[in-house]
Amino acid sequence: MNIMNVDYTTKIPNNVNLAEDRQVLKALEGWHPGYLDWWNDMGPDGFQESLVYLRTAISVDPKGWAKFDYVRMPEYRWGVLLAPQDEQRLVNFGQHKGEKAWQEVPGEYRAMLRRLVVIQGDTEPASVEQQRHLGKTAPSLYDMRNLFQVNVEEGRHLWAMVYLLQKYFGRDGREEADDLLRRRSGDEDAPRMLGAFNEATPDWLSFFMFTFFTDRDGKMQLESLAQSGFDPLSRTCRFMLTEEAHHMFVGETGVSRVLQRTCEAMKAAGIEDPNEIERVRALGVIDLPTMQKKMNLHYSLSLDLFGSEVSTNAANFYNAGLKGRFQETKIDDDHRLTNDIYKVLKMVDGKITLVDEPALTALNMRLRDDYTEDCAKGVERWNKVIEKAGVNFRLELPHTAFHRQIGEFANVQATPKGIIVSEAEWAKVRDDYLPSTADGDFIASLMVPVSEPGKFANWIAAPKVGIDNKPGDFEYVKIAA
Ligand code: BYC
Repeated sequence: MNIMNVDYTTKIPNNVNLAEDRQVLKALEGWHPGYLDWWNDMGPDGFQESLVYLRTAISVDPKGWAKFDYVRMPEYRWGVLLAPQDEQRLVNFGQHKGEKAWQEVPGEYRAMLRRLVVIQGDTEPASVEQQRHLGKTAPSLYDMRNLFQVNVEEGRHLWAMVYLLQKYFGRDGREEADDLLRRRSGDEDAPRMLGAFNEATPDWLSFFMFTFFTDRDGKMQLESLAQSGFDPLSRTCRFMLTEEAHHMFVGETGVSRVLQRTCEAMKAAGIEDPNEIERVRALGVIDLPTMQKKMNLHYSLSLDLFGSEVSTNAANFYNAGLKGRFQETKIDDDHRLTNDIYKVLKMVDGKITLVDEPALTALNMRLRDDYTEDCAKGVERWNKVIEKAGVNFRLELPHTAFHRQIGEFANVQATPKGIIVSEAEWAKVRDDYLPSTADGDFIASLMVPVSEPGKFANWIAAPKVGIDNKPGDFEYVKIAA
């Protein structure tokens, strides 16, 4: 079988020769009906019968891996796709550096590896659950289609992790695969594993911020797992990253279009001061200070996804060769880090201080720093949109200590500038920095559906180009009556 092309003859499209791997095929086929039940219960609400113009992976060749066509989402061909195997690949970091990459799970690391795969897997259905009501308030058919594209691909990413669990972890892998369908975002008894995946995504601005900030955590984590010495995990994550790029595009351009529309409306109405919130809101667009608050919220929630700044788990993952650094093989050092240090922000005597820590235990902080740098570039692109429109306002990422629930700053309150404040002081200023109930109500009031091809809600500008080069009035979703 040609690894580049996907086999569609089995019920589960794949490029891992499932047709000859009967046991795993059987396990996956056994899991499939439960997945479909989950999709029908927890996937996009109200649009399961609609025809959506979606891309489906047909190959893992970077030059042409997808085809576009109208599909009913429950009939989407969720497949198992791994990037091609490199026979020469080695473990590239940690204490096994230089050994041949593992094709089977190393017994001593089984529990650690399973935990990583399960946590990764758990986030995928969680995001679909968080976004399930958004179709009903889509600002256009273009945006609705992008939402559904992201959703079906997160579904495929769940399949990717379930394949690893069922193929490499035997019975406990099968149990974990079932549990991935049992937990629910925000559920009191069986919540999703990581904090940000239990938060609500109440409106489209949240969706765009989520796909910019939280999907970008996904990019960083998948990049680190793509370095893994366990080759099937590496190959799986490499192909997932191909799809992930579009999700971040949806977030970045989504926020850009909101900013553009707000600035245009302000200019047209002759409003120079972005802080004249009520006047801006009266135009039916989202004021820039509220955009900043939404950004503060989603960035800080996403920082929590990197775990504690100092973590023995992270050191163990790295030493074992299971999870590397962002773009590990491009870094010029010994890839063992046993004698290195890394500067970590910590609370020392009530002050935020940079402290030297062993580089191995500081790996979460390092990945988070790489993430912040990547986010900052995107924020600068947003600032260019505002600047170009001639509005005097800049968006800024808040300080790392702001609004944290995990790690060094979980027990303090800090302003976006990084000034530590008392709980009483925080209670007074909270609504200046994070969306208030009134802000949420205002945004919700703008969320009216627009379903005429080529038309957009008043609060968001049209995109520059269509998906798959389609014209502006293309009917991306044929909504079933
Ligand atoms: N919430 O040593 P610590 C994506 C737990 S997103 C709740 O500080 P560690 C996507 C932690 O599990 C990417 N619990 O951290 C995006 C541990 O528990 P145990 C998802 C948390 O382990 C959008 C304890 O606290 N992939 O793909 O070094 C849409 C102490 O942990 C949290 C991954 O995350 C939290 N935020 O690192 C769709 C990659 N943080 O073990 C998809 C795999 C920590 O003591 N996961 N805890 O019971 C990992 O690499 C690591 O598990 C983490 C945490 C980076 C998450």
